[in-house]
Amino acid sequence: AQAGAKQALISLSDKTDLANLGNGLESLGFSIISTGGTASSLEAAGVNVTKVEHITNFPEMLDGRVKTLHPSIHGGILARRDQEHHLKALNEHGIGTFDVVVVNLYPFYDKVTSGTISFEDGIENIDIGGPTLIRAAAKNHKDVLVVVDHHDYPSLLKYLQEKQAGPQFRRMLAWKAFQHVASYDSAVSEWLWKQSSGGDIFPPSFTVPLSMKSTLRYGENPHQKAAFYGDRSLSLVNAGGIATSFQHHGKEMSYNNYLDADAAWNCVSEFENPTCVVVKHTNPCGVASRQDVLEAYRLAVRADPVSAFGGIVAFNTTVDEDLAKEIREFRSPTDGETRMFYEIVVAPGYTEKGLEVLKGKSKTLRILEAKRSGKNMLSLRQVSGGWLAQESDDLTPEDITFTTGSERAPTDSELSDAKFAWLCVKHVKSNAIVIAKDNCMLGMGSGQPNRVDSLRIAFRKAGEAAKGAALASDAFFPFAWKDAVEEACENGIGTIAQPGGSMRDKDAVDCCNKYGVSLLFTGVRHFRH
Ligand code: 93A
Repeated sequence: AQAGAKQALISLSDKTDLANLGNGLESLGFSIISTGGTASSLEAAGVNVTKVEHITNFPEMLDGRVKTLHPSIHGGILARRDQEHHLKALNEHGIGTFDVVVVNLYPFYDKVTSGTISFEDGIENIDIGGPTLIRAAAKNHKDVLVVVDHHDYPSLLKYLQEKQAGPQFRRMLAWKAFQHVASYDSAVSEWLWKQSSGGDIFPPSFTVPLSMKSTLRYGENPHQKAAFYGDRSLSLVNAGGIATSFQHHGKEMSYNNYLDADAAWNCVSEFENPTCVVVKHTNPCGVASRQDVLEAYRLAVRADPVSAFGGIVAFNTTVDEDLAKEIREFRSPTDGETRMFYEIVVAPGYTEKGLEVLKGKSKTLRILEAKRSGKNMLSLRQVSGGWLAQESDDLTPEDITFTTGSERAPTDSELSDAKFAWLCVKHVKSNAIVIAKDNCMLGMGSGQPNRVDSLRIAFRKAGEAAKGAALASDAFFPFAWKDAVEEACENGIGTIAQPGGSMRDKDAVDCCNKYGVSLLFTGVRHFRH
């Protein structure tokens, strides 16, 4: 290198905007040093470039595993410019300093999530030299500008042009550099855990790379600041779900919107037949499955029109023009006049017309497209000072046996009602009671500290329709069991499904026998706290 020449080291797997960067640096008087592929791309873009080998006097070796790992490179990055003996050492060895280091890493994450990739290929995609360059440059950010994101190229060039002073920009780049490497390493470590743990989804410890932050207007309440972080590592376990949804239209998502949309989407993802779920404050207040999804939508709203107003509507089928019009026009069953208002519509897809119609409903309506929430998810929740981790609750009525506890066995349609109610009750906050009939939720009671109150709320909502319907209880009734069962029987319920396992099971059986109600034990419970 010429004495006093400014040098930039560029080594990129993702070569987006490389030509602009190269030309920009060159016109600012930088000599550019690059690894093989990057050098070829720069040459093709007409930028003068020196290959790393010319600096190291060493060929890239071991199939590229060792390219930049050399004192002539790392000395030029790490030397302190304010230490005479550092500069003297560089001089003695003929090493020039680097003022700019631009690196992005082997696309490990994309490779290992792209489907079938062998263990060996996974290993080869672990970048060693790149993170070393990034860490060295970030450590010495006082004198070296380190860039890991092509979105930062324009501000880098602007900074160099304007010869701005002050450490903030440099520190910001260094922060981002370490974040980049940390997130990369945690993806590698999580992948290795999956390759070695035989399916155990709980690593002994893990770093969550909170990679995609977006600031939210506020949290649960306007006086709380909040942000959303898309978590890449958890999507290594399973892509899909609300965090990876795409927003087509509407006001920005709020903190509560994420929670509610998540609840609605997880619930509707459970059903195979065309289904509509309406959620309010994380609880499904209407659920209906019908071959005709328009009918499913109307029924789901009618289940509790007061709660549905301002709620989240989720479908497990594509929203076409007809459905979109129904969503747009449907008038609240409460007064038969007011058009229903929703915060969010979420579906796996929209036809072009369907999307157009929905966009016309209101400027603010958030329209989300999401991939089905998957099974075997790692679910994380926070408590003060720590985290709780558990597997997602993946049990469906198909996975369990409904054992008849009463004298009267359920009819086929009663059993099917009980299974539908059981699938719904899993998504309702405990203490949860769901009353359902003919693939439609008629009433639900949620979140009450005692089960009898939840039951009364559910019956109040279901009204006369509860007669002959099925009731699901997410857990057994420990003390007031008999009273609650008696109340359900008196209200004309046809079938009750509940986990069983209470010392009072016998009372329940006797009571159901007295009323001729069929009682089903599921053997499992569905607490949702
Ligand atoms: O194989 S490495 O771990 N060993 C190295 O010495 C090294 N130096 C840079 N990977 C290394 N890199 C990576 O090569 C960079 O992080 C960058 O992603 C990539 C660019 O290679 P090329 O310029 O040949 O396309």
